Amino acid sequence: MTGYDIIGDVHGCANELTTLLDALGYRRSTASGAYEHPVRQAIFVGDLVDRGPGQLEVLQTVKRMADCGSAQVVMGNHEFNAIAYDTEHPDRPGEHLRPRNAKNTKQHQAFLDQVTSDTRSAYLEWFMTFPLWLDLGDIRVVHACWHEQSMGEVEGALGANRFSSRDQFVRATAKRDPLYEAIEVLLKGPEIDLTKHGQLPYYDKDGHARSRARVAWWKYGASTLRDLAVMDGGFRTATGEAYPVLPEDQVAAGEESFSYCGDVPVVYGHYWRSGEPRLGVDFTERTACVDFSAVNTGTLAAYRWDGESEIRPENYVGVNH
Ligand SMILES: [Mn+2]
Repeated sequence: MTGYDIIGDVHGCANELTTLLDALGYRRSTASGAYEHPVRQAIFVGDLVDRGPGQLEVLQTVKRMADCGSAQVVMGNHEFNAIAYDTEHPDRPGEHLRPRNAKNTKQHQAFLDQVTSDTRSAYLEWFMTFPLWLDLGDIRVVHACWHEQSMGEVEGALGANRFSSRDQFVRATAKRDPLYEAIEVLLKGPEIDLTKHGQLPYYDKDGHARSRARVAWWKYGASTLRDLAVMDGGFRTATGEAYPVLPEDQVAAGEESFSYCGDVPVVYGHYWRSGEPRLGVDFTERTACVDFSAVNTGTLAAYRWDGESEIRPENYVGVNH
């Protein structure tokens, strides 16, 4: 292999996926039926499923690639949730590890409708084998956040970077278990509780009061509440005014900052970015987000890595730059 093409959250966008693979120089092999590249490997950041119209086709395409070695896949929160939605709780018959309530079912409906019976079971078994992150030496891939402490927790509990038993998976869905917390960070990204820092809750665009904000872990060396809390969602106060700028209070390093300080670049997905890749938000010297909202009028994007130790915006494929 001379390089990796790290592909963002596909979410059932089958046509966009084949267009992107074609643009990256992958061709369908007559022998295996899989998309292959003579010298490169595709790495999927997870969230292959939910929402889009081509659930089954995406899974067929990616699994064929994984089976012949032309791709690897890390687990996204949607694959994790799909397994949990399907798995009955061992101690509570009739209940599932992810509750089958209206909200969770709606979010999962495209997959449930399009991937059925034995085919669904087979793909869910495959999801269980996905690593929760990939350290490829000079490049790292994770769905939402690269965080060494959380990875240490996972390796301690699983003995590896992936699940090897149903019992382990059950533990990973138990709130307040350190394994659950660690997987939340890796697959959904860290959050910070503003009220613990003397700030008021904010109201999101749907009018829901929230005290926790996403943490901008990709900002190298960020250490203040203002730099770390992501507050760009049009948030309001209880009385409807724009939520004020946060103070520059120091946040304890390692405890809540999560700021990535490694020398090796990290490529991740999950965050529903839009438009052109922006320095300091979508990419930094050492981090690159490849989720540009494929299913939501955005673009299925990839980062084409050729061995560089600093992210190069011109190596994005599929998004304008
Ligand atoms: Mn995600």
